[in-house]
Amino acid sequence: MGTKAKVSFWVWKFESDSINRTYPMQVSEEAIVTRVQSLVQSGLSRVPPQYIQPLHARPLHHAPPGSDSDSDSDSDSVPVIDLSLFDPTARASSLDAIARACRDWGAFHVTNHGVPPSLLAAVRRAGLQFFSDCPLPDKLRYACSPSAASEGYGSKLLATSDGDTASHVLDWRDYFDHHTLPLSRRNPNRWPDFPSDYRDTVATYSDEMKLLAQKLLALISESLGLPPSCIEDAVGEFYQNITISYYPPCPQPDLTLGFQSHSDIGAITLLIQDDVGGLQILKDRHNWVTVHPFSDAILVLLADQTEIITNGKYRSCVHRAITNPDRARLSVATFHDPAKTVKISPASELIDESSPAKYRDVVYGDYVSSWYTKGPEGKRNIDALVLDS
Ligand SMILES: O=C(O)CCC(=O)C(=O)O
Repeated sequence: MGTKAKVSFWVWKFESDSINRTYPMQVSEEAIVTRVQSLVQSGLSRVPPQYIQPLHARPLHHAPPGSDSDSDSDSDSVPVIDLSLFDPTARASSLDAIARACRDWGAFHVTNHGVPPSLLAAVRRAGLQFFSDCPLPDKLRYACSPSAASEGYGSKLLATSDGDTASHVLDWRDYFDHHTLPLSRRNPNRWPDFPSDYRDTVATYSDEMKLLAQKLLALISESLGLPPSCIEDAVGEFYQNITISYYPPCPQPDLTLGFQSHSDIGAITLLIQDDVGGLQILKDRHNWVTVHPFSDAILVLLADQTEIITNGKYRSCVHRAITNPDRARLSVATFHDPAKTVKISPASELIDESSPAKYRDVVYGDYVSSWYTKGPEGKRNIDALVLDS
């Protein structure tokens, strides 16, 4: 992508002050991106200006997420769908519950999903051990390159002078992105070897998430009266990435976001978090609702391609992560996307004279490029495909 020199221009100071001084070592140019964790370890009490959100994007912190006084009423809680209820007797009402959740939230928790709780715990534990116990120079062995969506250990980049990336404010977040499916993209040698079960755990988790994503897309299709395979057929072979996000404690949570407001670009995201809390979903376009940690449940987030395929009957979910002054937080998001060459369009079964197509067809690779050049801000990328009615 040819941005390395420019990237180091924008991120100069803290790397040279904190990482290089603390860890005199040869780091590749790819590694010259400030890791938020290293900033925090350097003991700062105020966040650097490039992490300060514009006023309109700042979270309103009434209380730390997860504390007793952080009160969202139950009526404002993400719906919970018990997948064991999809037996023949309760199937119709369960599909109704999925339809309501997809229409009203674009998100829901699933319980009794068939993924062993021990595997959920293992992937959280492996991620946490990598971020919290592995020294920075070891983590930097896995540094991802500054190009879009590359695999490895990273943090967000600032915009470059020629607009290669569109971010003007940094997230308070470090991450490890794994390319997991199709199998031709999966190379566990590029993943951490600490703790010792890390690679096996992520690989097993990837396989389980794929099965669950297939099951969920089938139910979501059926909830619209479509054949069970409709959405999966439209998406084609899953391109799956697993991103473990690590949000260090932040000295000024009112000014920052762990992850800016966005909807996911692919088809469906499956997310688990730890007990700290900080994920928020935008409800009814203006109301940020905290998604309280729900042990052993998996959060389902509809993404933009599902909104297009369902012709807007179901909307993708806008979400963000806020930061916490006292505790680091970890989440694991598993994204299921089309191949870049796949053309996505509204399902023909959902289009007729009274319900015309609401979105232009788009080649997924073009959608991804637009996301990375314009930036994810809210729903701006999918809104650009909406046809005039
Ligand atoms: O950490 C979270 O809860 C949100 C992560 C997220 O939005 C993402 O990875 O797309």
